[in-house]
Amino acid sequence: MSPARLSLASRPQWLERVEHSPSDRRDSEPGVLHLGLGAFTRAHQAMVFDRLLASGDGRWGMHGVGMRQRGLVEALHAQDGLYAVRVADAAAVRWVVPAALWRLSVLSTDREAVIQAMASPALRWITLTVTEKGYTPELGALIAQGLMRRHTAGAAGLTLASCDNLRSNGQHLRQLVLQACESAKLQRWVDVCCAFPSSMVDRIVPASSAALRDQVVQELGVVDESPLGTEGFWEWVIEDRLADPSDAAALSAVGVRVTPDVHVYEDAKLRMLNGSHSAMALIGAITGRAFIAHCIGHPPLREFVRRLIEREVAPHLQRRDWAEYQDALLARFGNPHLRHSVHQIATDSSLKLPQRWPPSVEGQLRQGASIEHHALAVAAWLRYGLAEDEQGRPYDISDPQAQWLRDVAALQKTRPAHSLDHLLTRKDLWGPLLVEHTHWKARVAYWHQAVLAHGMDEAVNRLIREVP
Ligand code: CS2
Repeated sequence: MSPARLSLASRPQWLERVEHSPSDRRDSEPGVLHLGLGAFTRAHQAMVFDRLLASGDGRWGMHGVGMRQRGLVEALHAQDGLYAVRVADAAAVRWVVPAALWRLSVLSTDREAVIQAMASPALRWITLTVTEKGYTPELGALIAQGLMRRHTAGAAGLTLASCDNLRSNGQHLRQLVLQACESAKLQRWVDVCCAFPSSMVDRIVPASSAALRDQVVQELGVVDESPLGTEGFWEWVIEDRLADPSDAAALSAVGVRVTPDVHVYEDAKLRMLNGSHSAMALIGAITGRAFIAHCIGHPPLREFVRRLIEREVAPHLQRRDWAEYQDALLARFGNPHLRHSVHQIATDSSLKLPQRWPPSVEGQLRQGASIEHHALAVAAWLRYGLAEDEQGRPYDISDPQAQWLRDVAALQKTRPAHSLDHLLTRKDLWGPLLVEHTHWKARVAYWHQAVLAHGMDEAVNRLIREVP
């Protein structure tokens, strides 16, 4: 007999094999609407809300909205919103089945239901993981429409929390929504009654895989179409700016840090974790290393990442425990349980890199300090644009600016200076200081030449040798 599908009905079959037994109480309307249902939110915010629900606070059931992914929403529908998460690192391996996803929609076909959900009196939060490229006027219009209906219905204001890897993500979202409000009256209500805290979310969550689906069958005895693997580590730091201030205590009780100083944590995470992730992803793609654990397992690359963080990123951070965060980070990157694809991380680099690298480079240049590691990382991006690794194996570049990058990269073999000039004069990518900075440009050119002449790994070796 083939195994049953993971669901509420099959609970008796899998319940004893998972660490945390989910509550199946769904006797109220969802209190959270999440836009951008993907792997990350299911292994992060949904697990936080699951803890709150498990503690008996029924206000945190989620309505998950996939922006496009009908397949995922259908799979989760068939499983009553349940899915297995394998939480694994050196400390422990365990399975959890979070049960916070109470309702599911796909925006492209259920738009009216999504707007209506924003007017529900039980709704208290809207959370978002729509990725860097999701902050469009259309998103603002969608939310403004929902808030209009909410306001007209006389319901209370909401907390709207962006959880994407963007600095000041709360302010960004607030601007977008206020600009989309059709009347000054609505604008005033949003301004006074709704809160847009910025937040930093952190947990490494690779995309689901066939290997993981097999593992669920073997270890839990049921079929799950969309299981996830993640690490034990997680952080959620959110600005103390909530529509219902008493939420701060509820969130803190389950491990969320609620603080006025969210930028300190955002900067550390974006520049240390995401910044070195991007560098490894591009170098990994070029050298044919498929996963982050392979990159960090190559000692010179590990040393490169350690030095990038310690020398060029950390001096400009205010997070006081950055050294502990760094140690944890190097261990997290090496987690053998996580098959975190370098190509997944290299996706949308044109939108990610401006958040991750220039602030550290600017900080270093202002102090007359070394920028060599970031210069090599930028050179790697240009080489990545050739869309084939050093063994000649082609790969896809998934980026809204893929064509531009490929065109610029194509010039690098015959006219490297020209190619670099196209790349480094883009003010929207690098900011006003870097596009004018001759020393910075010269150092990128130097490492670019080393990459082309000697290969990526040798360029990294040289950097470690040449930069004491
Ligand atoms: C990664 C992030 O794909 C990427 O760009 O850098 O998804 C990263 O894994 C998370 O931000 C970790 O919290």
